[in-house]
Amino acid sequence: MLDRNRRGDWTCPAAGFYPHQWLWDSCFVAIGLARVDAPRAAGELRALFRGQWADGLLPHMVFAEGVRDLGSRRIWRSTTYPDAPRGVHTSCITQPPLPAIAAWEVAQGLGPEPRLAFLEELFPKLVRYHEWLYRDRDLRQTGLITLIHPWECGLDTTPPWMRELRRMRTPGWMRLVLRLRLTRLVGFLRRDTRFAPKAERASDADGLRMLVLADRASRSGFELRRLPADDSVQIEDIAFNAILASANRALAQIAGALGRELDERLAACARRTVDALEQLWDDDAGHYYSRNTQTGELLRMPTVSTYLPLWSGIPRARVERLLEQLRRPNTWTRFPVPSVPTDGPQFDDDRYWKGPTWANTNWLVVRGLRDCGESALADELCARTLELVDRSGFAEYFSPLTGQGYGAHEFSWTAALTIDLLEPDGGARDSTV
Ligand code: 2M8
Repeated sequence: MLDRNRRGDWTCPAAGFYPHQWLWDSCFVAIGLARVDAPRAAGELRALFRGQWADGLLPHMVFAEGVRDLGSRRIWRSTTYPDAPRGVHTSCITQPPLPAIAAWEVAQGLGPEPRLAFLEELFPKLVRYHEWLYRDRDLRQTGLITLIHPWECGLDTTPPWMRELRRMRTPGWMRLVLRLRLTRLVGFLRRDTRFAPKAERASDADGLRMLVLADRASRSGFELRRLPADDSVQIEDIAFNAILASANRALAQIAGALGRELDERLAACARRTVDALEQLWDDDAGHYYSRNTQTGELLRMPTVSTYLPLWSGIPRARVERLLEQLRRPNTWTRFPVPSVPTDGPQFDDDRYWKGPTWANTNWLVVRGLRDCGESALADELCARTLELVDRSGFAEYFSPLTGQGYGAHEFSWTAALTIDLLEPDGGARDSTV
């Protein structure tokens, strides 16, 4: 299946449905491929970096040549920016910072010589990406990165982000479209509903708001420092920042393998991130939440993101509280971990990021559990994830209640992470990362 989704050096998430290269998809694909074909996995990451901008930004999408799809390339028009690469079209925002993690994983699969050459090649690019994050997206130097669009967090329609988007000023034309239910018009603009039933996808309202937000951000060149305070959405996303904390550790390991040290400024930023995760902790609820950067308000809606700091080196007391939450029946379902707890008002077992269980977030939780020494629970989650795939194939996402597969049905990261989870140390080649 991964061969069918292969497009030269890189792998698309799902043929037709998602025809381009996505940042975190390619990282998950590389992590799985590293177990069986490390040179190909290395190529997957190299291909991702062909989209890197001169200022260090690693965009969340690199567009495939010759694929006709209405709209998406036009939202970005990357080639109008001096820092964007020539000869390839990209988006102008990023996605969860998994590349350093994936590079370290891929390196483990390569022989000693190609390993060092690969790490030498990627290290400066990874450093530039992390530096960009701290320079352009942590303007107050808090250690927490601010995202400017839900597409950056990867859990696109996750309830806390959608609630913030609903607070935005809505243009008149959009109110009209929604009031008159001009869904045929919206359907024409959408690509996903050609491949999966509407009930499994983002609602038209959420989809339109995301487009409006992208259009508004484009007027400020997608630069956080230029965004108008009252017409933007700025969030310190917990999933993104938790992954960044693990990625910073992977980056330090890569530096160590090359006999180098991280630049002291970057090392200081990395230390701040781990400490700053504490500010996103709500002790009453026992959850980590994302935070509105402008108002400082925690977005108190539990999602699977709350478990990602398990892999970020958080204090043991926090781990204990998270384990309590994880074992509750609204979360430890027949097929955990649902993207939204099953008793939440937003829960919908087949709709995209509003309830289904996803292989990539499960993989991240498995990694976190192993890092915390919780191997029994990690094994259990690993086994249930594999059971999902066994029953329903390499679906994009699954019902946490019945295990039925939804969305795309030949989805690359589900297949790739299955390869990793099938290994005896399932989901943790090197639990020290
Ligand atoms: C979904 O997001 C893209 C936009 O980036 C989309 O809806 O078209 C998300 O699930 C995201 O996490 C994922 O990387 C992407 C491709 O699989 O699809």
